[in-house]
Amino acid sequence: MSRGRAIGAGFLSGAIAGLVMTVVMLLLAWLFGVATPLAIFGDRLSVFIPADAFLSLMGRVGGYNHMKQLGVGSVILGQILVGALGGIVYGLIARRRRHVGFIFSGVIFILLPLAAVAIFLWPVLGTHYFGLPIGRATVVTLLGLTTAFVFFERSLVLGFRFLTRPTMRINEQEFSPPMGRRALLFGGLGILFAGGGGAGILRALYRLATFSYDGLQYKGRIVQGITPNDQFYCVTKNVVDPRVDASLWRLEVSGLVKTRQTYHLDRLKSLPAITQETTLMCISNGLDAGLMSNALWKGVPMGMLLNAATPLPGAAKVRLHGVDNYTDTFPLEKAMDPTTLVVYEMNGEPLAHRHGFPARVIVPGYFGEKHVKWITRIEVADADAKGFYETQGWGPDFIVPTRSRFDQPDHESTFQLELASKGILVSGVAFGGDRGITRVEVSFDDGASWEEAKLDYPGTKLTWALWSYNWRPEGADDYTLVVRATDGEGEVQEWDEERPFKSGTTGFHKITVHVA
Ligand SMILES: Nc1nc2c(c(=O)[nH]1)N[C@H]1C(S)=C(S)[C@@H](COP(=O)(O)O)O[C@H]1N2
Ligand SMILES: [Mo]
Repeated sequence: MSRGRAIGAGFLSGAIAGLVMTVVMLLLAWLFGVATPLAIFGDRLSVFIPADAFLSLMGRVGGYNHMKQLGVGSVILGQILVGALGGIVYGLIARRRRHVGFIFSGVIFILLPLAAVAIFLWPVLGTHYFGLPIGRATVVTLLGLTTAFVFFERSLVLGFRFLTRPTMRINEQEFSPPMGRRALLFGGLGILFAGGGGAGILRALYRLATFSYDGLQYKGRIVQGITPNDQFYCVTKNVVDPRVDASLWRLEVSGLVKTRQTYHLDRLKSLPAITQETTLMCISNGLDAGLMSNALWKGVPMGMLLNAATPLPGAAKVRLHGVDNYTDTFPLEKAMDPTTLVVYEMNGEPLAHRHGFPARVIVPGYFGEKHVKWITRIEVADADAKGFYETQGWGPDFIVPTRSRFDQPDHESTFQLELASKGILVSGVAFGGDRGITRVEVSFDDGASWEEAKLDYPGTKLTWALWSYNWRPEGADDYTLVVRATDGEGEVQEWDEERPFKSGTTGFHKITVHVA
């Protein structure tokens, strides 16, 4: 066999084998919730990208959703490409040796990649989209990888043999007809079945994907004291969110504890519960944005679960793990606070899948990231422990600074003076983390003078407040409206120039209103 022929046949069978392997991964993910490199490769890589680079990359590709699609797309392409390269290697080896046995190709195309991928993906192997606990999820992920690599190896070897099999013997000489037709047949069928099937599963997964709701905001005229569940803002790092099967799911309390604990959902629900209204806000929420919502949560204090496990000396933080390999930390002291909860109900209903079914963490006063969804492990850790976004470089401050927002009127809206003088309803929200809101003021002259707004929904220390003001502009003009809030500790909202954006924005929401 000529060198060129070995390379050509290797390339084609390798690419098809990469495609077959990708389809096997898609099937495993779709049918059994198995974590595959298609999703967790991106999880693993993203912690190496610093927060600023991450944001600028996100801006360049047109948002988080596009970045996720680009991520999965690149992994799929990468797998086919690496498959093709592997195929060339195989072709060159097969050309030299008369016989390449399974032991040989199995080591090169199953065991070696398995070892390499397992080592690289080690921190995220414990992912499972139907909610298996981390230990079992790790085994399942490794089994899934093995299955996918076996399909790769077999497709490659059999494909290569099919392409290069001698079909005629003339005078004891092997003679292979030109490869063209067979290659066309093999490539065509491969793309038809694997590509077509893969595209079908991709479409099904796309419908389940988070693109339709990731980044959903809650703001404007519709805002009420309690956010309806289906309008609650939503942020997720995932391309496809977990859909946890409650019978597979467990909550573990482990790490620096005397006695590890494991809870089934029923056991968790049988513990004495409390309900607590708490507002959540994303660290990346802009001053005018709606990545902020309020709900009534029901669950158990995290401190109760921790006490049952008895933290050991040296314990300083908790590191929380979601079934999606998301992690985050906060101080043990905060975890012990009676308002820090593990909740399973939201506004009287079981948590929706996208909000963390069957259980999530509520940690008042901290940014949304710390409210880990699909929680499966509370790890008691030392002071050095870090989470997903902390590793990326977010923070160091994760405590929500006081802020306020206009929900109406719209920025750049115009009113006729006659109508305006009867009163324009100006309203919005104000949020002071876990310090509550005691006062909201509005300025109609860009901060020169301030008027006291009415607190229509004062909320609690742990929630936002809804405020309003009946504004009667005196004349036709362009007005710059500003709002500022005072928290429960008497601190007036401020613009902290020193605070890095990685610890959340501070400042004032301003809108322009024209009275004609
Ligand atoms: N397991 C897990 N928990 C998570 C996230 C995630 O991607 N995975 N996203 C976090 C972020 S960035 C925010 S702002 C909140 C959003 O919670 P919500 O979607 O219920 O509003 O969840 C946090 N908890
Ligand atoms: Mo967030």
